[in-house]
Amino acid sequence: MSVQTITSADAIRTLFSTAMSEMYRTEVPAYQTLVELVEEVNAAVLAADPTERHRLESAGGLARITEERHGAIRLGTAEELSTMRRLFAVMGMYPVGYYDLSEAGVPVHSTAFRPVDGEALSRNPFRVFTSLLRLDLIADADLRREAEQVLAGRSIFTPGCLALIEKAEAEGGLDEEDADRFVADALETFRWHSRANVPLDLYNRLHDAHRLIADVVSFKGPHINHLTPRTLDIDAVQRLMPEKGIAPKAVVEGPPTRRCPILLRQTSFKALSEPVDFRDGDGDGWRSGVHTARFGEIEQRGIALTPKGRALYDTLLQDSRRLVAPAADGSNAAQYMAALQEVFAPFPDSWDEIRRQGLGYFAYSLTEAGRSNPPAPGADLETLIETGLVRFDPVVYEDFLPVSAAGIFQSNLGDEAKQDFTASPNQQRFESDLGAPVLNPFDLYAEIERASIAACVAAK
Ligand code: OOG
Ligand code: NI
Repeated sequence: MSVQTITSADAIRTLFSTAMSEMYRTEVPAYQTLVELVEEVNAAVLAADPTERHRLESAGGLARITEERHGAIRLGTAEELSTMRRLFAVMGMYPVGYYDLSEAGVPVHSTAFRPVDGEALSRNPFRVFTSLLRLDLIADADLRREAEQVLAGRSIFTPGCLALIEKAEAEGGLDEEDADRFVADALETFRWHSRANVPLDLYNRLHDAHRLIADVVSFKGPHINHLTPRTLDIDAVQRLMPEKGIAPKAVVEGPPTRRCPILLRQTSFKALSEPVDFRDGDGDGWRSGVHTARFGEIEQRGIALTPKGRALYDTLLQDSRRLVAPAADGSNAAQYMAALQEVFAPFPDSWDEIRRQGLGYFAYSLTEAGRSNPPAPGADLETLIETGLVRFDPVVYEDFLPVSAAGIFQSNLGDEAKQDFTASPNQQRFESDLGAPVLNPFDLYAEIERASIAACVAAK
């Protein structure tokens, strides 16, 4: 037998994210407009700020900026979730973090599938926010059973995709030809279907229970509902969106504008109403209707915070929302953004101070001087920094924020969608449905920081 060359999981991920982006461009033309706007803004930021350009370049971050995006899907059953975990593993993406959205009135809990080690992240940090519908939070028992039945009858993966997942698991990867087939087959799961899986009256009843239930249950598969490019200046994109004919949501989610960006800031444009054909009761006819699911979003990523930094962020965010609760209709957006800015003043806004106070994770590397005069193994890090042999750069936050995600869900589901569910985080149930524990994001960032320090003082 000839020895096949295995295509790396990183390469498969890049093929997949490129294919996904191409598909979404044709499905949702506003996405293409947004990508172009983000590219313009990023180019302008880098042209105006050579220091930032240089920093990104030497930290290996410049190439990934234009590549970078995340998507989101919503699944209906435990089996779908665990197979999705195996599908993403073929592309080197693993479940990181647990997000309980029930607290925010959305009947799902979620994780993010993403690459985890520094090298894979710098090649392509593509990630997918993946939610599982929680039918257990739906009060109407009959409707719940009907929904379960519909979900049990669908299979969201092609037979070819399932076979290739098994092959990759058995053989430790895929060769080039299989990798191409895998990407094409996997993409099918994420495609939009303009024909619903249910009759219009069931759709309407699901929709009345919660719009999100209708979105998950009524279709053949979990269409990708947005794809989000990363910008270096979200305020500029937010300001310029109306000029391109796109109406952004009223407030940018996450922390305020800062010199040193922390965590994640996000904004989106509202989901579009799209024509859908529904089954016509018992006959084989079709009836036309509409469904609102797919939208656009952009984000700006900052430094990953330590548990201490995150606790400070959570407190300040809560304080600002207590001061001015953002209205669903956006009428007090300016006051909210002003309150946010003011309340966040105590969060230090220089990399030095963030590092000194242990609020964020940093990647350490040798400077040019450090490379020509390598430090002795075990040398003191702080001394190396003071003497200019070692530099530090913020580690990028690769994950999501539950309050922001809730805001994005809600702005897209419509203002009537917020319902009161009893907050009931259930990570254990999620992990048993997933078939694996989720990874702890703090551990992953700490490891990136630790490895970078070790590389500096072990270099010879
Ligand atoms: C996911 C919303 C959350 C984000 O960026 O926080 C999200 C969804 O609407 O399915 O994508
Ligand atoms: Ni998103």
